[in-house]
Amino acid sequence: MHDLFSDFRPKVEEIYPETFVLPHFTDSKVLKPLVNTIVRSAPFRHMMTPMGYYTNVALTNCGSWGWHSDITGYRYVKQDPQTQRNWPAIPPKFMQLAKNAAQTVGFANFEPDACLINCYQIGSQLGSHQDKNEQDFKWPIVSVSIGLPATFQIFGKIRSGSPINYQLLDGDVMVWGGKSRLIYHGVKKLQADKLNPKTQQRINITFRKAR
Ligand code: MD3
Ligand code: FE
Repeated sequence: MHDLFSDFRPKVEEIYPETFVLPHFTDSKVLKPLVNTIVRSAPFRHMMTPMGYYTNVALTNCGSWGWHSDITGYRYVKQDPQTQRNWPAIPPKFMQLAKNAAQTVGFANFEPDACLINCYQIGSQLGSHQDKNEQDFKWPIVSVSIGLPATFQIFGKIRSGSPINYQLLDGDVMVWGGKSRLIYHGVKKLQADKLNPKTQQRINITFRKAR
């Protein structure tokens, strides 16, 4: 394996039209210290949703734009509302990974300007939703999984129904674009891994082009 990603004919699985999984594409041991550095200047927080609930998944951001929600709605913001400072820059290795993963499945020239970092504890889940606050849906979203395995769910064009379930493991990278860009998706309640009792959380990084 390369320092950051396996760049020699990586395995690619298309699990849904234009939804690609690159199993074990990256090395979480390289990424984790970079996440920790970001979290020191922009700590994980539980945001308030417009519905008035706190999310059980904690979140922070790096990049020119950061995802934020409060009682007034969801939006991308240039400054961290908790510190009034710009979000930390996207580390060069993150950019290299996102661009390389997108390129590998056919999305050339992807230049993400927003990088959301989700932190799941055991018991955390993410309900079915679409990601539709970005300006141009021609750009894909690239997601990177670190830590505990999670069951990712694809509901498709409607919010509910019986999903396609897919297990995402540490180091897996997923790329979504084209006809899958606006599909409903979620993450099932995170479970402990009896075989790796020291791993107690999952971090998911998503790269987007917000503007
Ligand atoms: C499919 N995060 O942050 S990442 C999110 O594992 C989010 O934390 C999940 O959904 C997680 O919004 C899944 C994969 C992902 C991200 C964006 C998508 C899948 C997507 C947008 C459209 C379709
Ligand atoms: Fe999402």
